[in-house]
Amino acid sequence: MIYKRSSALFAAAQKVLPGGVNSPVRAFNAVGGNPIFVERAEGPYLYDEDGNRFIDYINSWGPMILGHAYAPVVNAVKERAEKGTSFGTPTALETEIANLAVSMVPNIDKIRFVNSGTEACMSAVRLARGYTQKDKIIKFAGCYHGHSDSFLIQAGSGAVTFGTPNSPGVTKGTAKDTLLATYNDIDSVQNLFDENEDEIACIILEPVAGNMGCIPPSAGFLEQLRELCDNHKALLVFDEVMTGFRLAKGGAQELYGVNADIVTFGKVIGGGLPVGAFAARNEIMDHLAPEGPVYQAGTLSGNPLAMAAGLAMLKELENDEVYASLKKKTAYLHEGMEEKLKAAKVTHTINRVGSMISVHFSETPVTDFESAALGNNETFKKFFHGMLNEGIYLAPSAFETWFLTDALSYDDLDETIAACERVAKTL
Ligand code: KE4
Repeated sequence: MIYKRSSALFAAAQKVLPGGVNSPVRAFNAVGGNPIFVERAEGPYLYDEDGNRFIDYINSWGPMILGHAYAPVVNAVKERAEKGTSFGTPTALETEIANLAVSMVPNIDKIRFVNSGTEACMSAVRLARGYTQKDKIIKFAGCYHGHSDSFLIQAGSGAVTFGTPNSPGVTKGTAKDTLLATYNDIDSVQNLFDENEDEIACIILEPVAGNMGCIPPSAGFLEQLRELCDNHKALLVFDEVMTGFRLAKGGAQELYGVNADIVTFGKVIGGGLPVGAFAARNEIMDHLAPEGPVYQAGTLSGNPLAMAAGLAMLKELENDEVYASLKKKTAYLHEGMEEKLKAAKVTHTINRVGSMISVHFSETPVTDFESAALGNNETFKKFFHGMLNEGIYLAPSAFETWFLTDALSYDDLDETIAACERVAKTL
């Protein structure tokens, strides 16, 4: 593969954009080398500025579940743009997509649209604090809920249960209200409730983790969190920015049959345009301004262009046959890669839920952040670049999940498995 133009573009970008990117993970720091610059994309393929074609397993980190340049979405955006792109007034479109989303997702009566997953999760936590009149939140090491201060917290030293900032600019004052638990370890959550009795507003988690690779909830884990929240009058917040409208029409709530109190969305709900959202039952959402006292606002929230893209996308997903197709394709890829890596005697483990999958070069099962960190990152980097050179575009970090699109054909999957066979021999 020739990356001449991408390299030149990256050098130019670095002069005017911090790190040459508008979001850090795109800079390939976790895998080394320079990022490819995409010129266009169609279906399951990315085409970079050097004319290379890649089979895409990131799909814009989740949104492109039906493929790039998906005609119903593109046409909806084109039509809408000709009517003007933003008014800062209510539009009928927002009510239409809100009604559709509420009809697809269990246990929500109202939804508020925002512009990113970060905004959705930040607002959901403020709402939980406002509703419960409590300050502390529990999150899990390795789960990512966007870059709001309350979430950029790493496990504190053993002595303390509250977190410490994991980014300059986050204050100790903020960090003291974020408590860190271990994913799939219900005792670690119980302990925090015991130590912070009556101070915890909510637990926020990815019901299927996708930011430490793909990590499913262990059997009963979500149900136990539900019970803890009920017993301690805390809210359960499912961050479904990745899983919403991807794992099922009703997301992880539908897939696992566990009801959250607040659900956040991003990625798929916007059809590739900037949309986030958070939703809950009336008695919680009615606390939100202008109805209630919890303030939240945004100039471009419910933007007509983004709503048109999101509405077109959700309409396509209402007929939920796509989820069975995605699940089959992801299982096929899983089995194919498993066979090739085993044949090459490459130590690895593969995690998969629905159309989310990740490969870990680790001999131990990956069930939380600590076990995910045991993976051999050097092997991952070689695997990533080997596959990239084979025209397969994977997430440029061992701590990310891959997202399949239903635009993938079984020929694309076979091409990917064949590439995996060749690369496995080099590891
Ligand atoms: P955004 O603000 O990036 O739209 O959403 C934040 C967010 C919230 N919750 C979950 C579960 C998420 O995965 C994300 C964002 N995901 C990352 C991928 N790990 C986006 C990629 C990036 O940061 O560029």
